[in-house]
Amino acid sequence: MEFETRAIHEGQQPDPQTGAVIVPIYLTSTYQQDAIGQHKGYEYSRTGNPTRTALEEALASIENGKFGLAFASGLAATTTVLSLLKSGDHIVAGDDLYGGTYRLLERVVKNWGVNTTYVDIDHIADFETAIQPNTKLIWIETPTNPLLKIIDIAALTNIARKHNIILVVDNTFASPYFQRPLDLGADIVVHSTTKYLGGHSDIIGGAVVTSNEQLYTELKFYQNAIGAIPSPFDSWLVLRGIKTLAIRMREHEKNALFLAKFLEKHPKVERIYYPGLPSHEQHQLAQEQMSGFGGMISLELKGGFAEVERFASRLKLFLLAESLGGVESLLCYPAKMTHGSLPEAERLKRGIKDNLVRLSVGIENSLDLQTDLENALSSS
Ligand code: P1T
Repeated sequence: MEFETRAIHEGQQPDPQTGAVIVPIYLTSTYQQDAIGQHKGYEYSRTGNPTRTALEEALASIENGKFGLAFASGLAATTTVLSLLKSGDHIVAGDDLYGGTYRLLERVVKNWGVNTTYVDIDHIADFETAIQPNTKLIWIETPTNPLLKIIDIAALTNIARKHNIILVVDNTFASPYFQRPLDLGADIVVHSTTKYLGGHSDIIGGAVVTSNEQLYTELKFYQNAIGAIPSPFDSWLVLRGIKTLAIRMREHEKNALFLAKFLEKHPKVERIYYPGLPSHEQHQLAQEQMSGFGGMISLELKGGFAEVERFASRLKLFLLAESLGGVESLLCYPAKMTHGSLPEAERLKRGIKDNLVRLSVGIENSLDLQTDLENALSSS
């Protein structure tokens, strides 16, 4: 079955009891047992809930994986994956990452005795150089947040396999519709389902998908032991979002490409980052490993922070807000918002400048969005 069909049907058979076409929201914390030690597959909703099971099966299917796990947030998914590590282990991570992931690595995971080395992702060979005898895991995002750089997943798979290291790809920005890292050899895929998978800016959620049974068994244990699970209602909303992921992603991309071409030529724009533009440094690689370029654009404005403030205050459709991947367009200022937890020197070293803004392009009419940007950038 093709992606669109699996997104609508996988794990979502009609309810056997009533015939309900849509998976019910099982608002129950616990389940009656037939006898001590005998139950119908569910004991307690932290361990498992049928609405969450439906979501987990759908997630696994659309990532071309065998096993899915759902979480209360993207960072809950990340924390659970990082629980695979023990004191003394080491992580190699790409240096362009969601600020919250950096904060987790530096201010929480470091306290567990697990250190991270950050690698300039423009040089893939540096990932191998950074590997130490105790390196257990490589963590990347691609496209990255917020600079929309592309990392060669297949090349990194070769490095990870050679050294027997787990490769984790945070696939939030591409969504499984445009990129499936497990097909390229990654061991684990992580998502903030808050974004494209949910798709409507109404939930916080996370996901992990793998085809490795041993990793799944460990992660399933940690999911239950740590307990950062989503509610049945949130699980249901993500499941509903997944049904329309394909058509939403096509619209996000169409609008983003249209606006990126417009912005690239605009005299107020100093630099634009969108993997779908031929001028993007890794456009060729993006074309090879993704089936589309997504809905995120970052740009540097001429005139520095004053111009950013003016631009943000004049936009009417693009709302100034954190997050991304919803049907509505958003504007984010990474230096003070999503990446505000990075020390300034670290942020600037990573290329997140004071004049950088990030757009999450929604699925409104593209001409309305263009007019909004044009008016906000105009001198009058
Ligand atoms: O917010 P949460 O659902 O916990 O997801 C964290 C997360 C993980 N990975 C990536 C690539 C992300 O972008 C995020 C969250 N990002 C934002 C809130 C943002 O505006 O970039």
